[in-house]
Amino acid sequence: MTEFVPTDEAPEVPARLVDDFVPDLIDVGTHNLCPGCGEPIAMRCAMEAIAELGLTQRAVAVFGIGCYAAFSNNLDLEVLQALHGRAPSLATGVKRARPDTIVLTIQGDGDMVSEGLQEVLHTAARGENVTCIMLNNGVFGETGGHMTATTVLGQRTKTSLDGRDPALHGRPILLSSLLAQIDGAAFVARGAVNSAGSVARTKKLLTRALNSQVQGAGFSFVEILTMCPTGWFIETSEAPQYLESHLAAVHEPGVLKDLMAS
Ligand SMILES: Cc1ncc(C[n+]2csc(CCOP(=O)(O)OP(=O)(O)O)c2C)c(N)n1
Ligand code: SF4
Ligand SMILES: [Mg+2]
Repeated sequence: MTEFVPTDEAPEVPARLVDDFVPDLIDVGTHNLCPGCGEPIAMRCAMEAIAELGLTQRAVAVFGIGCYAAFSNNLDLEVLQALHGRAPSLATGVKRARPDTIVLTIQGDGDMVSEGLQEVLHTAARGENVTCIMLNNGVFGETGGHMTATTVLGQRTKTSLDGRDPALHGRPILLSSLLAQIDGAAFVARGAVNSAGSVARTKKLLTRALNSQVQGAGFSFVEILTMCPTGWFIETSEAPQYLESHLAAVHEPGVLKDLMAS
């Protein structure tokens, strides 16, 4: 029988703050996300990319709904909260009303692919000059770790504790691959945050995507694979390797499309 870590009670050993470093554009160093969660790392990459490109005063972040929304109250940026899956449409409205802004969405796989797939597809097809960012952990993390449309075969979730079974649950949607085929998409890439190297590469992808928006190239998209040890029901320390062997083996990191490079 598959072993899993119960998450219905607090762990015996409480979380320890590793450092009191506060990244650029994140107002406070603490957040209420789980120890070992990949989302704060992804948020830091995005905020550092904005700050380093000098876009802070022009940036508007449109949030989906998921654990990452914990950051919507402590970013030193203009922030809007969208309904589930609707962030790309709200971002479209902001950008059309204020073309001088740099507009990004922060969404999860549950929000973007399970609940709002048509929104991001149409936004890409219209070639809207916005940047959508999807934090992909393959689960509805905030509501308890249920399977989403991106959960890979064999991945453990609350609704597939023995792993996603294609006969029972169907197969994952590889959103970046889909978006790369859409004409209005100018830049599509997938990164991860499970190692120092992948974090550095992800920050470069975010920088490239935001730069493509500055150039007016059209729709840009960065998917970031993030650890969710709580929703995967595994030990925190195992999550980076689990991401590598399960999620990254299917949702392969890399640049899928870059019109500015061609
Ligand atoms: C219309 C609607 N359906 C469901 C929910 C419950 N809900 C809130 S957050 C969430 C999970 C979002 O998952 P994801 O976007 O993958 O973010 P994560 O928590 O994994 O970072 C769900 C299902 C809701 N708030 N509204
Ligand atoms: S449930 Fe998962 S995504 Fe949510 S804070 Fe915890 S580790 Fe992060
Ligand atoms: Mg998720």
